[in-house]
Amino acid sequence: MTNTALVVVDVQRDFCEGGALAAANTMSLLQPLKGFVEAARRQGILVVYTQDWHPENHSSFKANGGPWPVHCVAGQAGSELMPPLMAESGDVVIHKGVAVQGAGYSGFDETELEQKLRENGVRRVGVAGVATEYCVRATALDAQRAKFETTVLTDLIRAVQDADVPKVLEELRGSGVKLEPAQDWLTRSR
Ligand code: VGL
Ligand code: ZN
Repeated sequence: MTNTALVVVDVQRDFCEGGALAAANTMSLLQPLKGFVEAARRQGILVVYTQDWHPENHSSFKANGGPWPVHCVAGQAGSELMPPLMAESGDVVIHKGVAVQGAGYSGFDETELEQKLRENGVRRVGVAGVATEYCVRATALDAQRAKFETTVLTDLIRAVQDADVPKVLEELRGSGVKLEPAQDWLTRSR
């Protein structure tokens, strides 16, 4: 195992085309991301999937005063990983946003993600997935804060609002997160 993890954030049915809270252009993400996950696995990189995993009465839902339509209810179809992505044995799966309160945007927020990464000797983290301005952003900022060498894989992320992406990427860069195309990061991970 290398000292590197690929964290695939929230690539779930509800965040993909046709889902309750779809990011833009996810159809162009899925096959390249699948191929990249396989290449990373072959290179001994730890693959982590986060899944937004809310109770039915979650505080982020509009009916409860939050900003979002109902999405990613734990165990329902919308919370499934979007095919063709799937977790294999040896991958780590992290459920987040499981409490009623708290948006749970970050994969590190009240989860075992940091512990799992440390257990596996991880020092470098690449972040892909959705949505750029919410859960990818929050997960990358927390990874950097936790002192992982953190890179957002710029061609393997998708946003809800593309107009917001430049300022989010600037913020990430300003906090020390690297921005790099996925293949370049993978090549540097050998
Ligand atoms: C997300 C909004 C609400 C995300 C999760 O995965 O980016 N966005 N819950
Ligand atoms: Zn959510």
